[in-house]
Amino acid sequence: MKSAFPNITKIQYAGPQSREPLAFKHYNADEIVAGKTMRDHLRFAVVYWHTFRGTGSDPFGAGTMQRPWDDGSNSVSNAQNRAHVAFEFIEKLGAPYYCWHDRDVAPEGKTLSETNKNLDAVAKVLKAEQKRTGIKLLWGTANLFSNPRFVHGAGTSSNADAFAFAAAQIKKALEVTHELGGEGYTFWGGREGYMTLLNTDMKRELDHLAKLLHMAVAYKKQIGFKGQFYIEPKPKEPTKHQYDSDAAACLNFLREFDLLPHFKLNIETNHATLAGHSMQHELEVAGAAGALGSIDANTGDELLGWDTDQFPTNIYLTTYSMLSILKYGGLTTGGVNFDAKVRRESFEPVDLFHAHIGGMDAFARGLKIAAAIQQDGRLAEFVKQRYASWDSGIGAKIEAGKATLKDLEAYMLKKGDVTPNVSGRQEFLENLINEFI
Ligand code: XUL
Ligand code: CO
Repeated sequence: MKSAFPNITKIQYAGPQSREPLAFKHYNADEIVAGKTMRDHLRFAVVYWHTFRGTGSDPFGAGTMQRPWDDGSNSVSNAQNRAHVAFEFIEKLGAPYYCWHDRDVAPEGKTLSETNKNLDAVAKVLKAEQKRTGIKLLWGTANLFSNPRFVHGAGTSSNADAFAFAAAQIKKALEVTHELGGEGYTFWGGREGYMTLLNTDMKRELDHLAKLLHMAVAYKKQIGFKGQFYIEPKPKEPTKHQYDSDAAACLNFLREFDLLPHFKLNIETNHATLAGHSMQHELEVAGAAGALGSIDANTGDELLGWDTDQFPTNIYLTTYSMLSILKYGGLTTGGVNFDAKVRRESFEPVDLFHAHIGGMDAFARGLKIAAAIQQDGRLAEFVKQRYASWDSGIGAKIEAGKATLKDLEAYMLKKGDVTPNVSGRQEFLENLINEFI
């Protein structure tokens, strides 16, 4: 096989003082931070869709990406060749995982059976490359949004045939994920939402979506797939309203339909922004419910209101993300998956390396800073002290469920008023964070 990146050798850790663009300044895979290697904390994954299928097209213009290895055809052999290129890239980068949608890796055929055969033919190459390199599949997923048959959605389509097609696609994608030893499987609700409520039976659509996910849970069991299922929240785009709008909405949906034991959340930064939340907010909502599974690590542009899927380079963002992730015990089945694309103007292959190196370094710094803040202990201690009134006396009684309204009235009648609160000290805490940045 001809090398796709002949001038690039394996990316090495060179340390913070290095000025070499194709080297890590902070991500040192074997370095131990808070008891684990950086590799095991961060579990970086490269996405197939943006990195190997992204063309750079936008609503105003055609693709710009220079991808000399790609013959531009929709053939299986081009897809197989692309798989070799993908693994050359991931291996040189030193990321331990990758993720795909079924349609990123292999082309659709004229019939479902031909499409399934195409996927098998490319999966064979993926499997061989995984074996050759040791790179693993973090999660697979099915693209249930690009094809016009999903114009009204997939699991929530008004057309039962579209639902059936989606089910067939999920079945196959689960089988291939299982065959490739995938550690998880993600459901992002593509077009599961509405453009107008005038034509929408919301109750029926949500019920159908839950049925589809229950079928997936049953099939997972049937084939012995042990990977973790994830739901990925996103509030809008492509629809006006997506049912999986944010972490809280996803958790509520999963609880309402008895799906929560089978799912965790895959939280994406840019989706949090679109929902009007911070990434840390979404991680805390998921973490508090015991459902923090994995992250799609990207960022939006604060001045643009859409899903720009940029690589994360903001150290505050990665620090706050890692603070929450460490707090909830770290990523176990999931990872830091770069659902991010290079800008349309960054069209050379080398830009893919700059982008991923930058994202990995930003998260490595976030991890080191968050671990230092944790080790320092002042932040956690402040929060603990802030709630000290709950550790004994009336607070402990309320928490234990042993207080009634009557008890509390009697308590307050005797005491007279609230003991003055102490300051929230936000500015002090912001300064404390800055000591470590
Ligand atoms: C779309 C998005 C998807 C999911 C996987 O905004 O984030 O790429 O991550 O379907
Ligand atoms: Co995503």
